[in-house]
Amino acid sequence: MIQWYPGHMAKAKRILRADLKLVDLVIEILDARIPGSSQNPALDELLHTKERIIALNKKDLAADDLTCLWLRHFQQKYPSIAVNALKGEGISSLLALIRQTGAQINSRVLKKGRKSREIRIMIIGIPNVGKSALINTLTGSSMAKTGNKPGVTRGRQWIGVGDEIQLLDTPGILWPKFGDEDVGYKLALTGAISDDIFDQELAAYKLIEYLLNIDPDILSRTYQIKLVSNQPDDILALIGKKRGCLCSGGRIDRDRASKTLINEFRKGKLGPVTLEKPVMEA
Ligand SMILES: Nc1nc2c(ncn2[C@@H]2O[C@H](COP(=O)(O)OP(=O)(O)OP(=O)(O)O)[C@@H](O)[C@H]2O)c(=O)[nH]1
Ligand SMILES: [Mg+2]
Repeated sequence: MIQWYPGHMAKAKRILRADLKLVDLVIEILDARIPGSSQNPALDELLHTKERIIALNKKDLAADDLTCLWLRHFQQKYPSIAVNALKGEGISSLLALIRQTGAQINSRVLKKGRKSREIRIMIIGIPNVGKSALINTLTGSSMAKTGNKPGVTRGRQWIGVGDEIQLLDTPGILWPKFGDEDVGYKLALTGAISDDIFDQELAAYKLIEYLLNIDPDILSRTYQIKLVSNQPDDILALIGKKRGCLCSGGRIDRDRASKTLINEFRKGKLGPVTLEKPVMEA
């Protein structure tokens, strides 16, 4: 079980509560590979009735058919869209959604006899999900610092899109306890939790289990291996051998093999993979 709660996360939550009072709209970014596990269970209570748009980011790394299913699931409650913050896919549709919601908010403001104003939007989501990258793509700049590890954005920062939209970049937030141990592993595997906080070998076994459940071909195709056993430790050994992760004496270096598998999964070398399906309402 992955246990963790660094102090700065508690602080981030406190700040989030205060910042919510300043914004008209929240864009909740989820990881398209784990849309359920990347959604903060405390958010409904925190956001309450605040206008919300859901963006499933990293769609390039997720399976298209499952992204469609997830979108249908979220669209029952919120305007939702799949995006690739790096390549800009889905961004013009997201901007259209933002403007539409902004126009509704402003028409309410005008009715109250006040002047229409810029729309203030907070971007929230787990660490490393692509909040800052999305802001850069929306603004066509590189004002928000991004990086391929969790915890890159430490402070909050307002960034404008023209004179009609103000975006608030925020540090990623995780919650203190994962009720389901798979949620913790999925967050670790996709890069939301620092690599030095969890056991890479256990996480690699979990990843192998998930992949076997989705489609055993993913592993046999990527690593050109024959799956004679469905034991994750046997399969990790085959992967390690293929990738030359050996200790002196010829034993498999399981630590290196685990890191290799996890990194290749994160980079999309195993092809687009979504680790979970929505629970379909009847
Ligand atoms: N493949 C892919 N990578 C992405 C996408 N969006 C962001 N990334 C990468 O994901 C990593 C994290 O991006 P950031 O924008 O720094 O993430 P963040 O949510 O701001 O992270 P924190 O500030 O640490 O909370 C970077 O290496 C980005 O290049 C995407 O749509 N596809
Ligand atoms: Mg950031």
